[in-house]
Amino acid sequence: MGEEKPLIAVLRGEALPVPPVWLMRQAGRFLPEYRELRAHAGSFLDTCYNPEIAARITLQPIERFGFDAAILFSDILVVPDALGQKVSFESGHGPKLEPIGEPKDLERLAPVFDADRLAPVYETIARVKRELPERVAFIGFCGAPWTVASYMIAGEGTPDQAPARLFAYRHPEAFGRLIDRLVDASIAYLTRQIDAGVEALQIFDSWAGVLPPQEFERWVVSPLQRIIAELKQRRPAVPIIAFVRGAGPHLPDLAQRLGADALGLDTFVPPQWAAREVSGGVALQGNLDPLALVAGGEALDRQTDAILEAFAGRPHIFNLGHGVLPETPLDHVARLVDRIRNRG
Ligand code: 1CP
Repeated sequence: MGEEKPLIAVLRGEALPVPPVWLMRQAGRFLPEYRELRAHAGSFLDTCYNPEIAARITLQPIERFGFDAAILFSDILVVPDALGQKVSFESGHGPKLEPIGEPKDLERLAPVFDADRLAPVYETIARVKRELPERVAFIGFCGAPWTVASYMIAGEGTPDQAPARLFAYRHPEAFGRLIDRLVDASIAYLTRQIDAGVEALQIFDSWAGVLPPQEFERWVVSPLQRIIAELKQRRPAVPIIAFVRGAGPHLPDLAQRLGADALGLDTFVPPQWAAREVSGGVALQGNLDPLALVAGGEALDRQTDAILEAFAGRPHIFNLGHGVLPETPLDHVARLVDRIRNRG
């Protein structure tokens, strides 16, 4: 039996002298080898549902940079697709879904999520698993119910998810039913990902930060608690990272109440504050500004060092505060990984 993978050790609560590192959105557009494969692979969703190609894309950033974790190449919007909502991705414009404008539009969705509809994703996982280097951990993921619902309602990306916030104020009961369906779907989907071979999970609540406190409690905290509690019942050995973007002052409370093994920190959380205020029982992941990685040089080194120092001595996974930007120079990423691993 080999040594435990660094990412898994940290998620179990160990503090390592050199933190494991991976980047959100590492399997994607900033890599020339990704753009090359995509150019021949049809639409974005076709790519997500092509196990051979999706597995190769998942492994690309590992081969190039030697990260400590691979994240499944897929998207959070495969769940609405599996629920029968029409989803497409237009290049350069992000996702397009048939919007849900009023409660009766929810009747267009499948009454229950059929996890078998995402069979190609599990096949991708099985393929990656066979090829992954021994010390690299494999992360599966889904979007959190609030974030996925916000795209289902608006039908596209928006600056502040106003359509979903309005829908939830006007039709709280119908919105609650959509959230419940997404809670059930997330549990079923993540369980299948685990059974196919992922070793850790990340749940992306990218739009949590637009909600005022009572809405945050109802649409972010409670659904995440339900998903995590059920997965801990079903598959207790698999650690869970919750990336609740914009959670800010809620983080100490989330550390106590979500049941997650780690919290992802976005770019705007002060590392010193988080290290002090978030209880030591959960690992912290983050939180370099993706733009500092674009800039490189002094700005990148300084911020990297400040993050490493703030989290020294506690369980920490080095990551960005949000996804890697398409214009990120490859040599800046190599420089970052080198600095994390070879400091001092
Ligand atoms: O090639 C292309 O043109 C498509 C670009 C792309 C890629 C590479 C999209 C469309 N999704 C992805 C992959 C993806 N998405 C991964 C793969 C694994 C990885 O490397 O991390 C993951 C984890 C996601 C998750 C995701 N999709 C989130 C949560 C994380 C985040 O960035 O906040 C969200 C919000 C989405 C929706 C989505 N999918 C794609 C785009 C451009 C967007 C954002 C839409 C918007 O709000 O503008």
